[in-house]
Amino acid sequence: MTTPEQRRQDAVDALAQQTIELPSWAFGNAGTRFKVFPTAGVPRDPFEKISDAAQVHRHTGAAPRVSLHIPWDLVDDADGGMEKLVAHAADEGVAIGTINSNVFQDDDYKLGSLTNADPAVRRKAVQHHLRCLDVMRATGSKDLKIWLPDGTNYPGQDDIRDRQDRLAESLAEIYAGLDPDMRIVLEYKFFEPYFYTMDIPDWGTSLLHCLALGEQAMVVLDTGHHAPGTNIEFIVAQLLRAGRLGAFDFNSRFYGDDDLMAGAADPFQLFRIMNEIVRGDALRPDSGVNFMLDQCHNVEEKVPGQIRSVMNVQEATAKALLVDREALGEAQRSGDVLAANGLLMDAYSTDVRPLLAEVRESRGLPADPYRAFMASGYLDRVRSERVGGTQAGWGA
Ligand code: LRH
Ligand code: MN
Ligand code: MN
Repeated sequence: MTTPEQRRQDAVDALAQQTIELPSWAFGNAGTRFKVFPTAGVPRDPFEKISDAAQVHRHTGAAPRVSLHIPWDLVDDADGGMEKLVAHAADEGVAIGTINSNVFQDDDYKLGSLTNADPAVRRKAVQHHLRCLDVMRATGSKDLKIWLPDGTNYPGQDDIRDRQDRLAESLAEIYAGLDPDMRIVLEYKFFEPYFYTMDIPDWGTSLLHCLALGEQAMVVLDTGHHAPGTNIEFIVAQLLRAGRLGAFDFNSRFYGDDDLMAGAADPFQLFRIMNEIVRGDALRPDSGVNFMLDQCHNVEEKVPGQIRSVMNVQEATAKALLVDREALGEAQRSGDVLAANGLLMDAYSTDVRPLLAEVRESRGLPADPYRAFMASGYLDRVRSERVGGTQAGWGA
């Protein structure tokens, strides 16, 4: 029997080790197709994005990696641009994490990238991914994240099965370029930018391609990429069973792919997801599951928005860690529905903020990273320093 005190201590230990990767694109201006509201002081290049991300790590101690999007964050410089970015990250106390390939902003890809009927376009898209692998060699990154924007808008527009065959071939070419310690993490999304079919719309399609590719291919679950009402924690449990959950893109949604702050719209869902993670022993740093944010901040400040999201993920995790799993197992096996549900809700209803403050303070971090950052003067400083040049938009 574990005591509440033991559970609390185990939670403290696990929380001290938890890390959450940040997306470089969260620090630039973002908006909707109607309007992008500019925010003073946002980064003008990948170096400034990394400096902002480092602020999140400095205040939370939980965000030591920054994910890059290529070509948005490509520093093309004859004498080692990406190496300079790596050195800058190290100076700021963070490292480069996942590399995301971008095949959604090029005219050639109107009818598809890795699935395009034209072999020359497919070649170009495969080459872009192989170039991303070179970027990974320069940055020390181990994960290539592929989110495929390909799909069709009209029934009959293209042959669904031919597109799958072309996708499998293109992915196999990219997979053959991996080093032994690299992985492809393959993201799915049920709609957008196309609306009739997406070529990787769901976790089943992603998983089938990963299984065909080999052990270095894993599924990415972006919490915003499901139909309303989807039971995401079930997908988490299933992918963990199959040993193929590679990474998360955390964000919140109300309607579409809203990319709001993680844990803002539905903190209970985030708890249920983290509960499956803890149940599946996938929180360990060596579990192979990379926890990442994938959000944009349209109307709020970006660095504190990221800090708030990291704190939200930590709160959901802390609650999941406090579940009395022995009592829960007993209640489940004996068919005591209400007791089992009650045990889960007890953990969810716990105010874990004092526990997290304690974890932070014991590591020399501010008890409230959000307040500490707001009081640091950083935003005023970048607003006055970052004048001239072009502000980074969503992406570039
Ligand atoms: C697609 C997506 C994917 C991209 C990111 C910018 O909607 O979630 O992960 O790389 O947004
Ligand atoms: Mn995503
Ligand atoms: Mn998305």
